[in-house]
Amino acid sequence: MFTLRTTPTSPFGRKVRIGAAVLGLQDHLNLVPADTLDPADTLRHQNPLGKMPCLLLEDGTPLYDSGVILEFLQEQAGSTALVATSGLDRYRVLTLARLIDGVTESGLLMVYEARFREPEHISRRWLDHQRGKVERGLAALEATPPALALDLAGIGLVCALGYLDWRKPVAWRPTHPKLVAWLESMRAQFPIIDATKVPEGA
Ligand SMILES: N[C@@H](CCC(=O)N[C@@H](CS)C(=O)NCC(=O)O)C(=O)O
Repeated sequence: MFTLRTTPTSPFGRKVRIGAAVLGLQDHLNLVPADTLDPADTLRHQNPLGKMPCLLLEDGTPLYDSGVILEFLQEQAGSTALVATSGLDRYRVLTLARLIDGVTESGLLMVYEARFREPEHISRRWLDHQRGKVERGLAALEATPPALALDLAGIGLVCALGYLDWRKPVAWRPTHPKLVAWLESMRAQFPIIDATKVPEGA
């Protein structure tokens, strides 16, 4: 049994929850909430960056970040469902997954700008800089949406779009019809997507 430090709202934690389900390992994860703002939370000892998700092995060994955890779980499952273990295809999927995670990270930084700064100190320039990354990333994904599969890239995109829908740092839906259709097809095909969405009222 592994311990996963995360919350039901974390997009990166959601990646791990979906990946574990794809690999048939969901019953091997004990979810323990983390509070990234609480200096007393043990998370900061487990991951000095104080970020979630963080996976704790039975001997207490911490693994992070979400991409590392997913590759570890894939190896535990003896699977290659998320990403190939070698070859150019592996690096294509890893690069796509990093692009997608970058979209989530920039969206997160836009939300944090408002959360961590007093309103008069919010930097429009910084917000625009991060928005540019989100918009360029989404434009590339709209031009060529990933396969309809819950591999590393597909899982990441489900969680990226879910985060943008929830926190709304950018309004992506009106300008990305192919991604809207992609997400709808994915939801219809994989019930785990709706099963892991941010709870109502969170
Ligand atoms: N690259 C990391 C990103 C993790 C991340 O940014 N998590 C957010 C929550 S979704 C967090 O812990 N934020 C708190 C902080 O940055 O202090 C991963 O893939 O796990």
